[in-house]
Amino acid sequence: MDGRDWKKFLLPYEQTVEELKVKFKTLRSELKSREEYSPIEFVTGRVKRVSSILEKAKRLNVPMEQIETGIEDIAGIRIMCQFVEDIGQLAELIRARQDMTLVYEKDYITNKKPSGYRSYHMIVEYPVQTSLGMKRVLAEIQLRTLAMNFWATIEHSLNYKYRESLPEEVVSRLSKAAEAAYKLDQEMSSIRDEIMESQQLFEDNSNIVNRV
Ligand code: 0O2
Repeated sequence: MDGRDWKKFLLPYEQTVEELKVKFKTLRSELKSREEYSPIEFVTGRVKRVSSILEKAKRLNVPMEQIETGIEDIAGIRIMCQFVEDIGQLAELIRARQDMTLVYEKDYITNKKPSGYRSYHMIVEYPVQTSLGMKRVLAEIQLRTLAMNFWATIEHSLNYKYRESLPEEVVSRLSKAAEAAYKLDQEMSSIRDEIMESQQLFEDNSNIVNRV
């Protein structure tokens, strides 16, 4: 495929990422208005870079004709949560949706990756309406806490910088940092009720201030 072919190939993925971002941002504001708490803190999304698609296809031995089914994260959505408990609640909401079909889930929270990576991945099939008709596109939705995201973002940029041959010292520090992030999540969960109560109080107070 040349540059123009790739551009056309990626169009439905770009549309999918844009639509899913809007849908999950809307879900956040709807839950906030309805229930005053949303398991969604913020949402991001990206279409995988062509070089990254080619690298992954090579690594997984996926022939070019099977890229649409063989690479599941060309369209990627990332949803950040405050607490680990929010992830289970959010996964339930995603499973119940009728505008996408769950294909399968990968629990890298219970089973962390050797790197120390933790997140909950849901692969969904999303029917996107294009000018050429409906197309079913695979998308990967990653659910993470803020602490998991902090760790993954740093680790990803270090890997990019060192081109996946991180010095042993850095690998070991990252592994320690992953455990610290895990402990932070556990600690935050244990004081979750108190935090939620104070957030509620803060919101009530600012509503009063706004009314004055
Ligand atoms: P990009 O294009 O840079 O955004 P694999 O990809 O084979 O290692 P697996 O199980 O296929 O692992 O993972 P999956 O579900 O396809 O998810 C790949 C994406 O998960 C990665 O995208 C990251 O966003 C995230 N991820 C997986 N493992 C790690 C890890 O060890 N560290 C970090 N920081 N992120 C990870 P890419 O490849 O980075 O895509």
